[in-house]
Amino acid sequence: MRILLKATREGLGRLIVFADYIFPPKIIKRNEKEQKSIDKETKSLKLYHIYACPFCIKTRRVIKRLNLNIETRSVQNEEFRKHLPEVKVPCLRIENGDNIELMYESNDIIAYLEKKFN
Ligand SMILES: N[C@@H](CCC(=O)N[C@@H](CS)C(=O)NCC(=O)O)C(=O)O
Repeated sequence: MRILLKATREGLGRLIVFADYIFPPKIIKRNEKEQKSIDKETKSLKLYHIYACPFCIKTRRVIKRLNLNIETRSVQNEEFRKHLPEVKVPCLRIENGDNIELMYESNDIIAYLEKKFN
């Protein structure tokens, strides 16, 4: 039963990945100077995710639309999984000097990115 549920979830996730591929978001274009400045800022951000997780797809879609170069780290990789005290994805890691914030909840991550980079 658990395997069936997992397979259904994985299948649905793949379907959403496919729909996202077929209907890509409209990507914001910036001039070279602006984009470089934003690329510098986004170096301090990392997105922990799972490829076929619907909440992660939704978040990655906004990242793509906002044309943000944010490193993605799959928690299916044991090494990256160990970085998180609570393995719930998506999770945005925000480095601010020595201070590191882990932001969970796709809607919060999206609101944060839209406010900062839209
Ligand atoms: N309300 C959360 C839901 C996130 C969620 O349920 N993520 C699932 C994957 S789809 C998760 O991290 N599950 C824990 C795990 O797979 O170990 C959000 O919008 O970000």
